[in-house]
Amino acid sequence: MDARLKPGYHFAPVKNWLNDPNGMIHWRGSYHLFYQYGPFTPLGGAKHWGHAVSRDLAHWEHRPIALSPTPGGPDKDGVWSGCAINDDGQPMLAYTGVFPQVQCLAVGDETLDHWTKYDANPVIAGPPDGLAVTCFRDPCVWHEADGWYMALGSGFEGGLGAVLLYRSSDLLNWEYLHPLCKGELEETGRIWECPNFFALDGQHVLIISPIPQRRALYLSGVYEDHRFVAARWGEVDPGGALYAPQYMVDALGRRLLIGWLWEERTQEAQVAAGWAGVMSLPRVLSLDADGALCSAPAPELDALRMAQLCHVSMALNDEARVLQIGGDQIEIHARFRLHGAQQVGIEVLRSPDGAEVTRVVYDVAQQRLLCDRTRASLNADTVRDVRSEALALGPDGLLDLRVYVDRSVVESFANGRIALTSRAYPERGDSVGLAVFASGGPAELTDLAVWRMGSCFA
Ligand code: DQQ
Repeated sequence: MDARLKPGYHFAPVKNWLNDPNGMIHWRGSYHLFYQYGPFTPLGGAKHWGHAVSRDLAHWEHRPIALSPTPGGPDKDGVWSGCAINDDGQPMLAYTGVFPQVQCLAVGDETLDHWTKYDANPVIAGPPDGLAVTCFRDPCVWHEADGWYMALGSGFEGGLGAVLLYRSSDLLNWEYLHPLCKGELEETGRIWECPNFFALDGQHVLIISPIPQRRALYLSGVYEDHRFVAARWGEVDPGGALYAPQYMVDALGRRLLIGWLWEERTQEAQVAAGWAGVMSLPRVLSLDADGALCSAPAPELDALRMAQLCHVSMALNDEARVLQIGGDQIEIHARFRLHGAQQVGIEVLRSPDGAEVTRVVYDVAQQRLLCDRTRASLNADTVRDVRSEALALGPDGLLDLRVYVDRSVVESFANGRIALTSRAYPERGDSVGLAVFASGGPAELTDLAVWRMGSCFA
């Protein structure tokens, strides 16, 4: 296995394949993360549910596989995505069995290590009669005063994406109600995978992962009479790598989100590496007054900091400064005040001659944060583009930028509002340099702190 580009503080199994986070739950004081796992090949294969547990949301411990396909059962070809349920102290998992796509349940013990599939699976044996759908999967279950509700990712034959809503009094018998939400725009996709539906800051949020767009979207709006009417929508993290995120509520009432960061290199490279797919860092979600979804890194991540490599301030006058420090497993926290600069930012994973470099740039004219990977790797078989997200600075001109560099992950957060996560695969062993810059005018770097980060495995 080639671990050179394997992240060290982003969760991933030891080897082979990971995709969607599943069954996330804060249970008896610990955070549990289940995930789509291909234990035999870095190309995927039939999906199992891997399992990990964390006491502090920063360090993770691998647990045994939670769910495997049962030969001859409704999940014989794979245990696909789903959620965890706390049924009055009884842990349950709801998931999709394939093929065909049907909904199943499993009951757990206190440790969440051992799961027994419900004898009478599937609990929902297929889409409602007369409804021609293109997908029927990824249950998201919650409780309301009058019973249990389940949202299922779907899409109408020849039409657009949708989430179907079911109700049950006992989690076993489910009645189809109607679509919780129907897509209205081609841009929001034809098939909606992995719905997450929850209340947040006085509104409701629906997160979906649409095909063919293959980027996680959110819709925020009003939930009334068991129908969700979206007032706005946007992208969860437009960096190009994050898909199929899942949320959980913790004991503090926070909505925490983790997404799958897929690979942006060839299958041949994944096979050669022996692993594929990692989780994003956990983010704390909020909605601003306009209903825009905001993401900030969970403060618990500070526990991963090891040595502090620098803590300085400096004026930048239309110049770039290569720092004497660097690394490929670091956190950078930079506060810029713009005084006429047209661009400011940080260069990471930089070779001494600059031939390889990933640039995280704030562009004043565009009012956007960019992740520029056009020179991220000398390897032309990796994605090398520019991804960006809108970010208006306040009248104080302050940019508070946190960049988590972890081998092939560059995960950026700005002003407690936006997240931009991309993959970068430098070829050269010395592509570990760090530079800061301002161009088109002066800027002040009021605070620059860099830490070497430890492993997320205790
Ligand atoms: N991945 C799962 C599906 C889901 C898709 C299969 C999203 O349940 O729709 O691994 O990445």
